[in-house]
Amino acid sequence: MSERPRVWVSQPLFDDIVARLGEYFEVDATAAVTQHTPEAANAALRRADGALVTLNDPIGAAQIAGATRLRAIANVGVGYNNLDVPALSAAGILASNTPDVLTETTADFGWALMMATARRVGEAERWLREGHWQRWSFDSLLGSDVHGATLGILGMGRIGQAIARRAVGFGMRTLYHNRSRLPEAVERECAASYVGFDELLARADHLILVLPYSPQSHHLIDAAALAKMQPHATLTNIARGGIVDEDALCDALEHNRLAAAGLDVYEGEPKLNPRLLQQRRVVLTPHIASGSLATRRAMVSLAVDNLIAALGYGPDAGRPPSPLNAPVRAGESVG
Ligand code: 8YV
Repeated sequence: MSERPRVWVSQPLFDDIVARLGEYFEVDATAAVTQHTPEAANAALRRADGALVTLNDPIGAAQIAGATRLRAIANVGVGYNNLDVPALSAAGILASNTPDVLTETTADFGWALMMATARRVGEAERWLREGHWQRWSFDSLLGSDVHGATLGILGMGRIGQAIARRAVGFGMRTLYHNRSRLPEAVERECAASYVGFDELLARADHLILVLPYSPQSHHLIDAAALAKMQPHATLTNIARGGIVDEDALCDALEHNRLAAAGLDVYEGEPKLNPRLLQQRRVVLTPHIASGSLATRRAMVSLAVDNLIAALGYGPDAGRPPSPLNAPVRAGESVG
């Protein structure tokens, strides 16, 4: 009997869903949330034919060196800046991610964070818990309105569009900027107008970031960009931390050049820039935008489907539902 393929599961996920891998593969599971060193990840990947990984797991040349059996990496997440896709493609490894299943949940959270930021929910709760509330007063913790305001969306992919659709119910004017302009029919459905980057910054009352992280978007929101925003505006980031220069953000908040910020993602997460913790008008959450139970389960399930199919098993054998590349392995022919 030939040996079954072996897969590495880099983090504890949902056991009942991951158990599906056991129908086809020997499974090397990881019992506790772990920051694997590049050497440890490499050792695990050298033994594996495929792997299920998360944003905690950078996978690039160092991690796949000498991993001659490795054919598939399934990322649990739509963002895949933890994967060096060109390096995986060059090594004939099929990469996949989990789009769509998290769109609506992530859009819900973008709204939750934007509204909490505009209405100072974090600050108000801290103040109350700290026992400051002696009597009700008319002018305490006044925030800014979301309804009727101008919403700016930077990055108009699936999640950006889902955020825009929600804005219709709030009577907002929605402006967006994206690498490419959307088809007119989609703009109409989202009731969103395309503007240039500078105009988006200048006009948004509430700016939300939903674009992928890449060398091009690194610190896109820097001191110069923040200076173009209105002092009463808020900034919400549910994309990736590295898009915002956090020191420049703290400077802008400290000098009242920006009203407030809501952050779910951080440049060095889970480490936080200590200056952020000092800001009163900042709502901070620990990268939970896709974190409803149903959605996190759907993400793991899709990643498992991707891995099974990419390794040539299951009903979609050879056709993973959401591939990121189409690598050709040495000795294999295309089509
Ligand atoms: C995930 C995310 O929780 O999908 C993404 O890009 O940032 C989050 O929804 C994370 O990627 C898990 O690996």
